[in-house]
Amino acid sequence: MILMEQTWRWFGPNDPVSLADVKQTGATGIVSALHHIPHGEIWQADEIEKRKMEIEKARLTWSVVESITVHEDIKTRSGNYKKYIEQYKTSIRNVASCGIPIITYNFMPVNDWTRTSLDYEILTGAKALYFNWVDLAVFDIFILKRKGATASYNDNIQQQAEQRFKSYSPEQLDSLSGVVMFGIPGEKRITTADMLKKLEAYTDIDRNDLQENLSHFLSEIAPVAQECGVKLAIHPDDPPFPILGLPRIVSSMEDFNYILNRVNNPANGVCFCTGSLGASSKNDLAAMAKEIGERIHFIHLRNIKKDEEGNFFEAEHLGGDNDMYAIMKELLLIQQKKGTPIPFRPDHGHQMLDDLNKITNPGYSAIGRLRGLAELRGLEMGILRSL
Ligand code: DNO
Repeated sequence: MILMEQTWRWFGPNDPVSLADVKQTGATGIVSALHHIPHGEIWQADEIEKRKMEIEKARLTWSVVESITVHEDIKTRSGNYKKYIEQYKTSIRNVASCGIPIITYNFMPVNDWTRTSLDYEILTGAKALYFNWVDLAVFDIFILKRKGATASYNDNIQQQAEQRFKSYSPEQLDSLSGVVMFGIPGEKRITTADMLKKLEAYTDIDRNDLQENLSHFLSEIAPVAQECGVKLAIHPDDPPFPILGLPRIVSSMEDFNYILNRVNNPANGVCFCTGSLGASSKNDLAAMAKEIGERIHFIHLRNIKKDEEGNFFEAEHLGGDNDMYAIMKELLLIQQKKGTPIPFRPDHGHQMLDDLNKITNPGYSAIGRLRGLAELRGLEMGILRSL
């Protein structure tokens, strides 16, 4: 019986959770990225090697690159996209030459994951990340003032947003804005003006266009990845439905079928993120895992709890709406078939206990994730022993 590889996301030398801390969690693999390299620029081999040495000095292995961000020009297939695709290929080759076997990326227009609160207090007193439609509408309609924003929300949300906007203090509005536009720790923050400009680039890009742009990108990079032995893992949209008027193309089984069949190369695979996919009630995660099978190259395990309006918070890893037992079982069956360990990481965790007294990267505090890792590991062993 083969266990999955336990990994841990580490944001690099500025991460408040050190590699020595990670070593104590029992995780063996590190998931990391060179966040200081601007989007689109080449990851040079010596920079990758430097990070790798640092990780290995702590007796850990750099197992997965998450992420090499895809430049907006590639997603919109405009401007310098040809140059950026070539540079992406070079980065893939350089990652391969340093012996890191998996690269995660996403194709979400403009923003990476989007939430409206980073410190939503759950019943235990711990804090979780939260997505609320009314708050998103407050940001979109009244702060960002995106053209056509109102039409993106139903009457009920619009009315609530108007009232909530009036009740929020300038500080609260500012904080909401910072949360919605929060990117990746250590990367450049954007302003509402930047955001409007970035959104504008998608005015004439619909779902089909975006799918074409992704297909083009994949048809260019998948053969390179295959040739140098790297597996690509596309991360789903988070949340998995259209927001801010943008198209979404990595949210459902239909989307994955399109991506995997359109560029039918074994290097073209998926980062199976249960937290992202689970925020849509249309997704049956265990069935999806089964269907994607060995094209799952990397796994993020996390849970979420939705309400009737589609708002959701990040629940305990084994709690929430995702049936983690069924999902884990399916993943373990794939894993046994595959014969080599598939890396997984506890994705996000609550801010709890001592985490609450520290400044941590949202979703990435030590204790909350450690709890998730420990629970998932127990679940994994229990299932494996009973298979
Ligand atoms: C959030 C993460 C994402 C993910 C990227 C992959 O916590 O799961 O930011 O790293 O979307 O490209």
